[in-house]
Amino acid sequence: MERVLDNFILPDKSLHCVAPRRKCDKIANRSWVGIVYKENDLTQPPPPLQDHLMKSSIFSIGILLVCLCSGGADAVAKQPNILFIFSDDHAPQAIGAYGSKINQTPNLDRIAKEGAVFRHSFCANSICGPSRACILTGKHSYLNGFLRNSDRFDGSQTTFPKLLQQVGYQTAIIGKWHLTTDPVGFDHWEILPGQGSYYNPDFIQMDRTRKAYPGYVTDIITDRALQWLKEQRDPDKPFVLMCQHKAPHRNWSPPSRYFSLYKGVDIPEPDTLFDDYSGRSELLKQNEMTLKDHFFWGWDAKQKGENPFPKYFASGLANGEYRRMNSEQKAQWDAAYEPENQAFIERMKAGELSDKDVLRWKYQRYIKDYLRCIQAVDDSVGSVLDYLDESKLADDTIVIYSSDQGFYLGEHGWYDKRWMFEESLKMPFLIRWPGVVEPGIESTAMIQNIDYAPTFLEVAGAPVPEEIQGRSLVPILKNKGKATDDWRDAIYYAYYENGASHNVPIHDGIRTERYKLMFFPRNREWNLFDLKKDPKELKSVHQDLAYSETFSGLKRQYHKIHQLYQVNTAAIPASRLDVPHWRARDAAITQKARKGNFDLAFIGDSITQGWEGAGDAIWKEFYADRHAINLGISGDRTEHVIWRLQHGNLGKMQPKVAVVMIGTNNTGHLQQDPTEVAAGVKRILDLLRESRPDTKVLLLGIFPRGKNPSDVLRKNNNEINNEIKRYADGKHIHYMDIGSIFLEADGTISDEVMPDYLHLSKEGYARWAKAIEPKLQALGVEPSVHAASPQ
Ligand code: SGN
Ligand code: CA
Repeated sequence: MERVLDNFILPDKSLHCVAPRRKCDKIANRSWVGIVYKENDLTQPPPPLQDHLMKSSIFSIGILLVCLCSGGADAVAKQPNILFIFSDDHAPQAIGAYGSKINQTPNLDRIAKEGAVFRHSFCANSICGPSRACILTGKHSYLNGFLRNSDRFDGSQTTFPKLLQQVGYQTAIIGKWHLTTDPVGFDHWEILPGQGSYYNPDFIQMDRTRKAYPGYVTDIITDRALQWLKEQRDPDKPFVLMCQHKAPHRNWSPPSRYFSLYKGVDIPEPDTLFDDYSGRSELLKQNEMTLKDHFFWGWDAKQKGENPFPKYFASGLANGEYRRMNSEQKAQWDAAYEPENQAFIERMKAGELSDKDVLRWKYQRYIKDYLRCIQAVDDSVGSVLDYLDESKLADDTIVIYSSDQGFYLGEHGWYDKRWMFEESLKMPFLIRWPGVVEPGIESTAMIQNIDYAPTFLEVAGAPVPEEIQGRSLVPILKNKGKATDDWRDAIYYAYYENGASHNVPIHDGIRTERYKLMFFPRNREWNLFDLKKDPKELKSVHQDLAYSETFSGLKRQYHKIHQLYQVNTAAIPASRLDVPHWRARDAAITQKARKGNFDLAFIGDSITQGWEGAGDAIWKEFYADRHAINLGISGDRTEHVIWRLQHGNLGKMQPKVAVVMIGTNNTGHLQQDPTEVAAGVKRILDLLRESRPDTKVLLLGIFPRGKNPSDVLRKNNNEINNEIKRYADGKHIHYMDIGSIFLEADGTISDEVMPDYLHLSKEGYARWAKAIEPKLQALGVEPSVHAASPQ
């Protein structure tokens, strides 16, 4: 059995400087840029973004001056062009160069043949917008702020196109963008709205007007990109052109020229098409992305009319692409699809097809459409490569092909992506760089989409900001694809959507050469895969004793990588919309908060919610007549409160005082590092300050838990309290640690105060109310007129 080394090589040399000194030196020594960059001081904390932006502009002015003073044209000419061809959902297993068994992609393969193919290329978050945000910023989702497709990209942050502009590049993006806000840092852009459409698509123009183009989206994006190269490119400048396709995204609508491709042919099925999800996380079974149960009659199967087979097909999503077609397009479509559709319906009606046959039919319909879309992408690549040859740009242009993530092509019975299994974790990465990358290179270095930005910056001779987490691939590209000695030996992955499309839970994990470790916070479950013995990831071995050492080593590695990338789940907003009781309570208390005017709000978890349970009588006694509201939800951690505060949980109220007590579940569920939990609490305080500047916060130390003072969870809470007490400023934030009122003289907790040594009894609530009463009044909450309430 192989041991996992504890002293794995950190992907980056320090938390703050992603660029190892050597790399910084290398950039500094490029004579044509002629600027000596100050070395990163690895002992210093990262500069605030503002500082960084200022530094960048100083750099850019410097670079400009150097270029101007030294007859810049020559120097700038050495900066290669970058043509970044990108598609949506194109899995490597559908590319010839990656050994596809199901299709041929001669033009994509040409990039690989004349350049390099990276076999261990991974995304950081397997979903569209987030992957793009990682690429633009060189940072993991948590740091770039675009965690889910529903987020808005903050275009004011540092991105590689902006930095390339500063070193003289002309920048353009044409095609799918999907980051909600307008592109920033591009001299030219023309983008699809949201997901865009396959047929007769609209494009948003730089003046925000929409323009509809007749035809098929992949061809239109290609034409627009070629037109930009031919007519709008400034020949005196190097360029970066991002040509970003919609295809082969769902609903996999092909162009008419490929309607007949694969007709009469059966595409080989993946071995795991009939996966039963046993032997892995329980959550797997709850997915909603199977060909079996989640394949829509209209949208996915491209059938028309009412769904006659609700047992086999999902209903309610018609083929919207068909509706967009003109009559000629519809006629071609019908001629291609309807005979097959009708034949299928007849066989179904005749009872000729078993359940498995139906699944097989769906797979063939799905995969053929998907591959037909890819064929058009391959054509597009061919046209662009041809143009580079014709225009003699090929030698000066780096060409990259990639896609925002991988995709399940029937593996595990799925379409879609999101889960951290190989098929969606992997992204294609093909690169041709004449004169630098030797033709035909195969690399197994573990690379990620956060590496693209620093790579582009290095090839352009631009400084790589310290805040970038990825690493430049240039040393690997120059080293025949071999990872350098100090290269990372694990990549980090995190997926943040929850209760959203396809019901894939939040999870994160690491992948090393041989293993993959995943963590699912929803049920606090680990999964561990030995990719050497189980490349199809069919059995988690986290409970297998033979792997116990490996498992603990990987867990250590997982925690280290969290530290390295400053990933702190306690401060990343997360909902629990997948939990019905949570959804209901969140909605109910938000509704209440919207309607009422409250002076006093209690914010927290089950201990706060318990004011409506064991604490009910005490609440009535102390707070019933004082405009108080209970915003506690059982099971919440700091990240859930953060989410609630960002999603209207306070309604319109401006309470005089908010009592905040949160974090014991970060301890209990995850034994989370105290500094991480404290950062989560800090985020809550900041959100309260931003949104309710006049509200005073009474921050309570997390209550003690566990019977004995030696309880590890109690100790964790104490450590958190040591951190959070520092947030009190005596003005807006007031801190009280009332933990001792729940303790016996010897430090133990009696079950009369906390029956389960975590939640309070009536007596516990009485002690809590009494302890904070003077402070509440001091902070401006009117005393109760209720006779029993202490004044
Ligand atoms: C749409 C798709 C989903 C897909 C997401 C995200 N549904 O919602 O299947 O997972 O996009 O895709 S569809 O009915 O609109 O086709 S992503 O690539 O944009 O992230
Ligand atoms: Ca995608």
